Amino acid sequence: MYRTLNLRCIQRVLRPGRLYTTPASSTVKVLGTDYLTDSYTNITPTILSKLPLQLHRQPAHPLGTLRTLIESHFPSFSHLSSLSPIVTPYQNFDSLSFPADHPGRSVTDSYYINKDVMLRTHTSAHEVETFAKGETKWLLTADVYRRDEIDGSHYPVFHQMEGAKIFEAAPYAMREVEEDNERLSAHLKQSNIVIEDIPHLTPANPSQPSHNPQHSEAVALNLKLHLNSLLLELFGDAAGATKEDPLKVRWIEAYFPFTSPSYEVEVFFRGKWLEILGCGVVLQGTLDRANVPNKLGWAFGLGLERIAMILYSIPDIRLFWSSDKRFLSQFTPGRISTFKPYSKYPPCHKDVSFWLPSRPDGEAKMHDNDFCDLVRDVAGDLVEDVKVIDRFTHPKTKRDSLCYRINYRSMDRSLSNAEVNDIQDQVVSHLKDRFGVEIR
Ligand code: FA5
Ligand code: MG
Repeated sequence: MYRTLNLRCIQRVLRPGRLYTTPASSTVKVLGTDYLTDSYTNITPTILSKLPLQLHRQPAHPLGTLRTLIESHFPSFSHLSSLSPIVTPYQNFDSLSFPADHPGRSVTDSYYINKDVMLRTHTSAHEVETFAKGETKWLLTADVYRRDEIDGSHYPVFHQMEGAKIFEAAPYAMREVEEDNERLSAHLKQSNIVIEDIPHLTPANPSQPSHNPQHSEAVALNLKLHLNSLLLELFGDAAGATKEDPLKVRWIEAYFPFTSPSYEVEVFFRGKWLEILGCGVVLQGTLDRANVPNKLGWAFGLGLERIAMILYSIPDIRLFWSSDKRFLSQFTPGRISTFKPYSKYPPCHKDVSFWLPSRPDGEAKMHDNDFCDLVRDVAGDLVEDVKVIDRFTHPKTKRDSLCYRINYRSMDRSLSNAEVNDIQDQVVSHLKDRFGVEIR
């Protein structure tokens, strides 16, 4: 069942946007429900196996501890963490004003169960329904799914926490915002944190047409103060920041279809800047769709793995999915501790070079994410990273040649050469079957 599902879906991702006739009776079971498959279906067995795991709800797991730690920083907010990852493209994109041609909608970037149902790619997918329930201050933690490259900091499933706060858009509520801002500013003054700020509003990062710019500015400041205070609590103490060696945080102008103004936050840690969240003033269209048009507020979405890798010194994103006792037994609920690697096993890389079949002009070719999904399905977590090391088009035949390097390494044991060769043979054979490639 999975095999045929995969075969069809890979044929389809070769030609995104073109509809194929598939047997009407094909279904796929996702979290206990049968769904019809169609030309959009590209969910893989590897992805299906992750859906029930809910790492962010396991109390001793680093992601579970990080969730409760952040929740306790926002004690007056509602805390949600059990929403199904199965959403509609309307929830994930349209309800957030994504344009019809946004690349995130494509089958090369997102996992679809079928044309009408997909796996959420971000926790913002639940903004409209959560505001519509009447929630005005909330945190929502969840697993999110994206087709992506393979390396030490990218995994096709990761976890985000969405946070939002909305106020009455009347002058009375602005007093509430200003009081909150004074309280938070006083707290931050006493801390070991250096913040590279930027103007709240600029011509390139404007307030929304229906907003009073002063109100928008006060709300943006409120968002920044809440997040700086969270970052200080997470990194300031746990990472041992001092007056001499303070934590550095920088705010950057950003763009999201569902916020304006918008920002990203990066933290300087162990010698590099790391993007940990995106945020902004909620687009009025989102609040209108949620039937709370007279509100004004902010939202953020932060990446839990990125933060946990820093706090726990976890070197590879695959480790979060390990069921090895040597990993899991190191953690206790509610406590950040430094991960002690239980030895690094040797890597083994294999290259595969091939010609893609020639295609009529305008037809999509194999996407790097298609290749990564295929390798992930064959090799599971034994694959550490995948890189394109050569790519060219033959000047006469116009055929594309590709060479990928797959780096295999287990986190738990040494791999034998025979085992790696066997996996590589399977990768090559699937590549031939599904994409019709000619090995060079
Ligand atoms: C978003 O997903 C927006 N929904 C965030 C947002 C929410 C903006 C509310 C405005 C208002 P982005 O794609 O940048 O944005 O992802 C947010 C964070 O998730 C990133 O900063 C990063 O910390 C984390 N993240 C993104 N991609 C990955 C990945 N492949 N692996 C691990 N973490 C990731
Ligand atoms: Mg980003």
